[in-house]
Amino acid sequence: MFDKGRSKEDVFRDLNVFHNMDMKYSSGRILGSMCTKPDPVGLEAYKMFIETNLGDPGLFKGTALMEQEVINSLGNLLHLKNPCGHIVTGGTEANIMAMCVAKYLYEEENEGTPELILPKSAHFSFKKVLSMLSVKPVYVPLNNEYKIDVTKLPDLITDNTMAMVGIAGTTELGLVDDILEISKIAKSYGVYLHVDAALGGFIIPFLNYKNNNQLNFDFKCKGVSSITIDPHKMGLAPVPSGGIIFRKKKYLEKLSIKTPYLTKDKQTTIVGTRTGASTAATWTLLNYHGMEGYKKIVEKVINLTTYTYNKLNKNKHVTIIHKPELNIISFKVDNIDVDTLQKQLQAYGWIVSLAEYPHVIRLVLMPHIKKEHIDEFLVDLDIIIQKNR
Ligand code: 0PR
Repeated sequence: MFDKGRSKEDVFRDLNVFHNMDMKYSSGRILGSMCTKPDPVGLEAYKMFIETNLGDPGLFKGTALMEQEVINSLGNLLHLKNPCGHIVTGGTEANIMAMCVAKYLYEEENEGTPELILPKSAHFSFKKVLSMLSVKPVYVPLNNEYKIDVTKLPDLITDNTMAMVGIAGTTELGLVDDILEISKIAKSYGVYLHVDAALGGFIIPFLNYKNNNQLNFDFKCKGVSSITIDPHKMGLAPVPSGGIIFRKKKYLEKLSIKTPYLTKDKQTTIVGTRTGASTAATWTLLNYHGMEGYKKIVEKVINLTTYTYNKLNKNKHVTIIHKPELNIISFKVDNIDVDTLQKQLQAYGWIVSLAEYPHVIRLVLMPHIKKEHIDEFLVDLDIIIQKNR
């Protein structure tokens, strides 16, 4: 920092330099991100509520009311009548909150080291959970579809089981675990089940809407205790907008901390000061798009995913790992090692990410990706394949 401030023009000249170094979603080149260009309508709402702080909700009564309405809407979207929860910074915080609740519930009746049953496909936020909460992981194997092998679950449950995690939209392959069957097991053994639908939460309900083919993943499954659902992924809200929904009020109450000198006497979030702008953006987008609007948004990305899948599938040098269930496609190319392919694609300006298990290229088709981007990508991929032959 300088002793004297600089002129605004001067500062903004530098800001522009930084800004120009950033990639933009609108370039269509970001093929490995679960975030996307925020919907301008949500952004308008975000800016309007930029000074709000839900850490002191008595000062921002309207915003606090909006958060309740958003939680109700998300709960209803997930087939829960009286939901409670919060709009948080993202899937990581949502998962940590759910696991805190599960641990506190466990500790009410148990003393041993708590165990968390989870698949290797779980997002790395659960690794943070393991270390922050001193929880022992118990990994449930995946079946040959890269989903939780449900038959293996019962044998893993012990007196020390604190919770189980199922995923509706895995980070790497975008696959949905058999939540209905997992939920039956959770219910019959009395185990807390958390579903990480950070990605799928804003996709599956809209695929299910007015569709006879229902994919079960939410509170309809009676053993599900909490769900992560992120507006800043397929909900198109600006970052940071995550969501955590609990089946019972008593679950959220486990996080309650007294806040004697604030306008409300308790908090049930991990963070204290937190923006209400994310809540305002999410409220706005839910109202503005409605079920039908989101269905159209989701159908567009799913159609583009299918288009890309069909094209890649026709390429005899490409091996697709799993038929996409949501908007993620993972593949590898014969004779090109995955890391090399990632670098070569990057040299053509394409930012793709890698999955760890299995080690493959992963494309996330978010709404900022258009058909023309995919067509250009496929041309470049072909050039790379030919060059490596
Ligand atoms: N749960 C699942 C299933 C996720 O895929 C993610 C993030 C999280 C939880 C954690 O969410 P937050 O990052 O909101 O805390 N999945 C993406 C990933 O790690 C996040 C991401 C987003 C990565 C944008 C890159 C990027 O450009 O791959």
